[in-house]
Amino acid sequence: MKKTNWFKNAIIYQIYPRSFQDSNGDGMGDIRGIINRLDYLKDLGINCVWLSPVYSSPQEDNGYDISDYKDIYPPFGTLKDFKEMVDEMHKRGIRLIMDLVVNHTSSEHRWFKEARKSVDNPYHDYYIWKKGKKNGKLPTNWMGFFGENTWEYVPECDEYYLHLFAKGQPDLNWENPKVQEEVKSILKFWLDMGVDGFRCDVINLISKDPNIRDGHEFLLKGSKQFVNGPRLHEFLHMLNKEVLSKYDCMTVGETVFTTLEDAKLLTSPEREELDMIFNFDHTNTDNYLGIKWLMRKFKLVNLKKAFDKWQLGNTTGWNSLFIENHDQRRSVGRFNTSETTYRKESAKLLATMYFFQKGTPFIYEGQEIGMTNAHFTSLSQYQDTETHSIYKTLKKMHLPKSYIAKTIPNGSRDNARTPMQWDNTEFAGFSNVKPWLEINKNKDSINVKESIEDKNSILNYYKKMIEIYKDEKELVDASYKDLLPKHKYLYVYERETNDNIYLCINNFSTRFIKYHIDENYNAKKTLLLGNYSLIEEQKQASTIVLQPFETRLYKIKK
Ligand code: TEU
Repeated sequence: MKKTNWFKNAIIYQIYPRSFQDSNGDGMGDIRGIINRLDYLKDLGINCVWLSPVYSSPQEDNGYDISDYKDIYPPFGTLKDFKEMVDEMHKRGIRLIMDLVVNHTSSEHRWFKEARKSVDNPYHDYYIWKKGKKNGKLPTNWMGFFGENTWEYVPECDEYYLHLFAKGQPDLNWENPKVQEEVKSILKFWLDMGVDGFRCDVINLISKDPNIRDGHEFLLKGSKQFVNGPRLHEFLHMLNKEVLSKYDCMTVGETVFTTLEDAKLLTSPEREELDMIFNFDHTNTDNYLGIKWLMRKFKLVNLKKAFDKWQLGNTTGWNSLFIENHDQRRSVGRFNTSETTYRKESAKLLATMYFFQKGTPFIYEGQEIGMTNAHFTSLSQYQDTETHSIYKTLKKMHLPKSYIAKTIPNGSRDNARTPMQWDNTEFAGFSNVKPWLEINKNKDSINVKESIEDKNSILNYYKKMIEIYKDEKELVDASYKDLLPKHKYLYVYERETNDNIYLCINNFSTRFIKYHIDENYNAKKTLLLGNYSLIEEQKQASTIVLQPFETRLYKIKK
């Protein structure tokens, strides 16, 4: 089947299955629940879903620890349910990409259960093992992504196995051709089930430097040996040539700590590796060194620098665009926006500012109704393994209690994982029993039902925005130019085609700010979208006064 570039016209909605819709009364989302909400997604206007893992898993990392790649976690449903979901999505013109987690498995996977039995077990080399140091120390000083060490001892083998994440997530040994074969079989299984592609979890970690040794990096020790390793491109090209290229499918790689240069290698079409990647430069503008627990004061110029770098620099690849996902705190109230007084204006501003950049936009569940951070007040409310493990690490580092009390609620991934707020009933229409994670206290005022009824809601703004995005097809290939890279409060960019200029003006402040639109644009400009109701005179003015968190998208005939 010939591969097409459908992903360039995709609008992708990420579903975190555990938190989307419970249909069987166990307090956890499931596949039937997703099927029941497909008309909502269709009405929103999206045309593709990225589904976070639904595979069999002990759920230590909510499914990013897989124990059977070819079956469904029973509380989520069955393979039959899954197939029905795919068919129902396709009937609605919605494609489906799955989360492919093949840097590591769960320690409950049968491969690992075999591998840990002995060094001679045929599955032993599916994973990465090393002897401890002579002085009884761990094989290396590496630090994992959850802030802990990366080696776990197995007495039966008298060796340690590598885990860059939780110890229940042993890293696969991609040097082993059998592992490569297993991954190809997994890809085929789901593609033959009708799946349209994959979001590839931490895919730039799969190749490690074979000479594993102590690292000397300032924080993520060892990362120079496990990020963008020596055979990464070879492995990805192999998967593309031998499997992916035989289907009209899309791949987007989650590539932590990647550079623009790496991204161009990973996503240049002629290299036949990935179609897109997620980079995190923009979500790292309120932390140090990409470590979200090291909070940094946000400055708009840094956000614009990050966006400009990828909009202008990714000349051979294709950008993904996002402001939220299941690992990030909610965007409303972030990036100097308001979660309170100007919540609606902020959510609409954030939506417009990223959606009309060049690339494929992703929307994370709940973002379209302006869901906010959880604001839990006690550690016991958090369920995320990363949150608890980082808490322990910060305590061990003897950081001030006041700092820990701030950075945990700020950085916890549970902020994005509170159940979807469908209505104002006791369990927000998500379930009819107490859910696995507390529902946000503001579900009475922030939920889909009230959003549908409120013509001025964030949800109705998203629907209108998506309609405009689809109507203005030429935007896909339009150029990008930041008009005010140095401005402290305004983010203004232009997208240009042969016939039109799209001018996107965003006020990231509570200030009233005057902005002069080029007089030459005057006669031919149309206000396509905005988050304040304006009289005709205001729409046509060339000198405008932007209100707090005001966003405007103009179309100007050249
Ligand atoms: O996340 C990769 C990763 O590094 C995350 O730890 C992320 O950088 C961090 O949480 C940001 O706060 C992927 C998945 O998205 C994540 O949910 C998994 O926990 C992780 O890989 C392991 O599979």
